[in-house]
Amino acid sequence: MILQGKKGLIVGIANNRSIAYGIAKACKEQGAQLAFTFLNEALEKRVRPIAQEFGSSDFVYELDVSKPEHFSSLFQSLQTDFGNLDFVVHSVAFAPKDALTGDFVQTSKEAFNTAMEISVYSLIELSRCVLPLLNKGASILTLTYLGSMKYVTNYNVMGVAKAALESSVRYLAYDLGRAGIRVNAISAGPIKTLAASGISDFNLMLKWNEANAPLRENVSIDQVGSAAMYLVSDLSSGVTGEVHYVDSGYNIMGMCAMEDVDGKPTPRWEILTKH
Ligand code: 0WD
Repeated sequence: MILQGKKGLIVGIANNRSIAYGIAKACKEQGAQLAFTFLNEALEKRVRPIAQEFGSSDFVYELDVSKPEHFSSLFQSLQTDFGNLDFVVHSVAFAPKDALTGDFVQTSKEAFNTAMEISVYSLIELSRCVLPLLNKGASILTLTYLGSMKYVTNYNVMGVAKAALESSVRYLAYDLGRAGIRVNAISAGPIKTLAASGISDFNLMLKWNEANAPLRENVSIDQVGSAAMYLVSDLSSGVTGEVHYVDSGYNIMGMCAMEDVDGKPTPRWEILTKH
């Protein structure tokens, strides 16, 4: 098993539809021992049974990334109960719902700062917090989205936050590379999760991606999970600072996908939405 004897921390499970759940499952299947965090009491009820399912009932900790004291208690608890880490998964993002619709130019300073704090600074603070616990060759992984590189309707301030997150991955990769630690991101295609439900017209995004991706389907949390498993394992020991797309190839498209209908090139989107 690829992760036999490896220990990892999973941050950002809200429920069993979360991308972080798919990652935890793939890592567990390859023999990893896992620790989990939950955001608040409401989510603790969902995360504890998941930790139990993965044989990690004793390694469940509170972490609201907006609270510095949670980072220090997480560090203490990990050091005492769990020991050193071989990988960390950061799967956290948040922006106020009203910033994820309408015109980007209307983004408030408050929404901007919240999105940056929860979705970007948290990766830097988490990396610094666990640094003394990371084994040589350890891997840190975060989750991003194409809205960082291209305009995506309604993604707005989260697109700007993801651009900063991807840049942070590169700066962290350089710093931590000195200690043999790697930092990468997976840019996942749209997946229906709790966080995704905060984005207006998310179903439209799902349909558009399915219609236009080379593989003609949306990705699952299992597909993101297995790519993540590779990136946190020694199989990717030469890879750092990368943004790896797991999106059925959607990001390569320079024009909408076409198909032949009665000898006439027709956008796949039109075909799918008509029938
Ligand atoms: O289409 C998608 N779902 C995509 C998601 C496509 C590409 C990337 N992503 C990214 C997201 O932006 C995020 O970074 O993947 C990551 C995980 O998102 P998810 O799996 O789609 O969403 P979800 O299952 O909701 O998990 C995100 C969790 C939160 O859930 P809620 O829905 O309660 O916000 O991030 C956690 C929380 O568990 N989270 C926090 N954790 C600690 N402190 C905080 C916080 N302050 N805020 C949110």
